[in-house]
Amino acid sequence: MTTTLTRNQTETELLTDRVELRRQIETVVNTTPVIDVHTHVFPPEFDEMFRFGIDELLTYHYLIVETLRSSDVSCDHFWRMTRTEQADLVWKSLFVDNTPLSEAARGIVSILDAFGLDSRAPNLREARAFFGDQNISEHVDRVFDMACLKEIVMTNDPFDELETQLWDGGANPDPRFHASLRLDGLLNDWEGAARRLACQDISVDAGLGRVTLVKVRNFLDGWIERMNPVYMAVSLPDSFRFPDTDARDRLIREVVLPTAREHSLAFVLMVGVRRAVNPALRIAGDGMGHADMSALERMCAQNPDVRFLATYLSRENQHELCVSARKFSNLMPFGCWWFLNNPSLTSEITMQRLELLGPGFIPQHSDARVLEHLIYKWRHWRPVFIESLFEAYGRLLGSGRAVSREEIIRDVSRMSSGNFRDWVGSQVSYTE
Ligand code: RAT
Ligand code: ZN
Repeated sequence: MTTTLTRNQTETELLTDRVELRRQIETVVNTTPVIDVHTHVFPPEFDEMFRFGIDELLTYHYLIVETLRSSDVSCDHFWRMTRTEQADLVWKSLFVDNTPLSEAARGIVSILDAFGLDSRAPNLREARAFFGDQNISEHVDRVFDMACLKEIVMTNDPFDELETQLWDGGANPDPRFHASLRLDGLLNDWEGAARRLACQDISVDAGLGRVTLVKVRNFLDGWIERMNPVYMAVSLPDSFRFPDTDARDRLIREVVLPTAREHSLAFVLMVGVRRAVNPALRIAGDGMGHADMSALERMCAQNPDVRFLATYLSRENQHELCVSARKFSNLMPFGCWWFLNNPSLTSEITMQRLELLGPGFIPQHSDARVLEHLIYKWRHWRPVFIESLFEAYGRLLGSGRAVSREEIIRDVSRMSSGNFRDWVGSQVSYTE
């Protein structure tokens, strides 16, 4: 049953029937293109940084840890294997000898299913042949289509040698791929950064004197010029404090925040990662911890003219992040990061955010590392988003206000791309 309402001389149908309400939410969410605000996916022009196909998918660090828990192979042995051998081991351990119940393993099943490949295959022959046969640029288009994505943001490290060569050579990525200037190398390891700057003929003093701060600032300006990033970003430990007495604090205060201000660039904080909890696992060895939210609150309060995007890794920080965002309109919460990107948690976090912030947040990012990850990360996310919205609109209906399809489209577009576009301004060219 629907009722009608005349508003601005157009007839708007109100969704008073719950079955129809759910159907409309499903259609809108499943067809609204998203801007994926944080990935580690690169376009084919980025040579070996462009990762796709079954071997890359199976050697995802999320799956490596699960494999090492399910097989007798030691870490050392695993890292001595070739990528093909590693992928074969992951396949046998997680998909042949066991049922792929974890979120990351189910992700592979969703990807294979999307391409009509058999997730019960005894080996990877068929999958390897399939990915090996793809025309790369058509394949990229197809994946964007399957994930219902328009644009994505890469993670670009100015200290990465390969990446530096690409940008120096005039890299001109596919316009669907936006750059972001990742500052972990600068902010989390100042001694290492100083050495790497010296290799680029930028001599700096460890004590961060005035001349050094100017040089670091010039370094960032140069990268902003080259990459045209949509934001600057850093991942931070659970022990992050602001203010603090270390090099990171001085660099944030005296270089990064002025740069954000002058270039009108948002600053992204990803907080709560404890790097190398188990170093033997290499890239798969990071853990997490609960962080002190007052650090971010102080940063937002002291810099009202800078826009911040923030995501926290600990479940225990999620409610606090919502409350902080209510207090600071220059703070935009985004995504359910890494260990949180599981339906039980994404659903809890999204509901919490809707209840505390309405549509004023960016519900999800993929953190994809391999092109086809985009398919599963977004396909697994959409049912959660649909459920959360159905719950929220359903409660609104129960309170006496039905929504229209147009209003659902407005809200979903805002959360899928509009909030991000507002935050990063004209940097994103995306149009509906
Ligand atoms: O989710 C991940 O893949 C992590 O390894 C990290 O990349 C994290 O998202 C980060 O950007 O530091
Ligand atoms: Zn990431």
